[in-house]
Amino acid sequence: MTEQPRWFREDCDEAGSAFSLQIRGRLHQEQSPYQTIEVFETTHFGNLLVIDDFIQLSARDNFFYHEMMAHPAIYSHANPRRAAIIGGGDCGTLHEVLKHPEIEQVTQIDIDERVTRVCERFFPELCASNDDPRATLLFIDGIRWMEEAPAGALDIIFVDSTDPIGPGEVLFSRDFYAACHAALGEGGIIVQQSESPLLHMDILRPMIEDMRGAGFRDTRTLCFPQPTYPCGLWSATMARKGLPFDGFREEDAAHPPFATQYYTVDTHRGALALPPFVARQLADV
Ligand code: SPD
Repeated sequence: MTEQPRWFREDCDEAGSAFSLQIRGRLHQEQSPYQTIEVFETTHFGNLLVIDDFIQLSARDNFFYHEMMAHPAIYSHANPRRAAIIGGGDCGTLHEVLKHPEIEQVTQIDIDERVTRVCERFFPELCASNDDPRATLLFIDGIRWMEEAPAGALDIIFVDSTDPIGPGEVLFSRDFYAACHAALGEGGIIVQQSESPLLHMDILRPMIEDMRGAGFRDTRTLCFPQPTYPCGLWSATMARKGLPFDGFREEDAAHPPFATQYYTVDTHRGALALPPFVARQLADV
């Protein structure tokens, strides 16, 4: 008798859709103090990290998201040296950020140590830079850490959160953005994963309003593919303290001292060139 294919399925209730990946089996499941963490072995996308039933990353396609979380913000800052990552426990963003030699220190604060420990085991490629002397990994409340950070201490803040439900919800709030604003120096940049511009305008618009309400004068949303997330189109939103955005360091971005799989000067420019259906909906925020 032939064996029936087995599937992991993520339901997206707000879009009346679902996305499935064929799996060989579940490699890991645990309930941490904060969330349910699972890892599946897929047939074609490598290992798959799922938190509270939502796909966080696959080994095969996480480069879209992690490169677009890291490189546009770094190349948009004139002199990025001090960074913090809030969330990001899988360490994929950290791995990209540390590819930049100009980054002198990165503190990653994720409340759930178990995510990092599970990823060290099942996604060692994402955790390959965790021992970099420039990196500090803390497993505490990122909001409190940000509130207590010295004023002006950071150049870039990466908010690599889950969806805004569960522990990730507070990372989409005006109070949190105000703490980030205070912790950034002049010209400092925050970049936040901002869900799907096709499905989640009800999250994206208030998020931008909250960033502006927290003191950030200028924001830029980047659109890029993320095949294993709902509908496959995703976004990250950058906000800058003080002066408005003024392009990015294109000469440096054209010659990165590392290889990329998605990020180039052109994909950076393309991500900033919002499709009309997105631009129209963000025009008045
Ligand atoms: N719908 C899932 C959105 C998850 C965004 N964060 C993923 C974390 C990868 N480092």
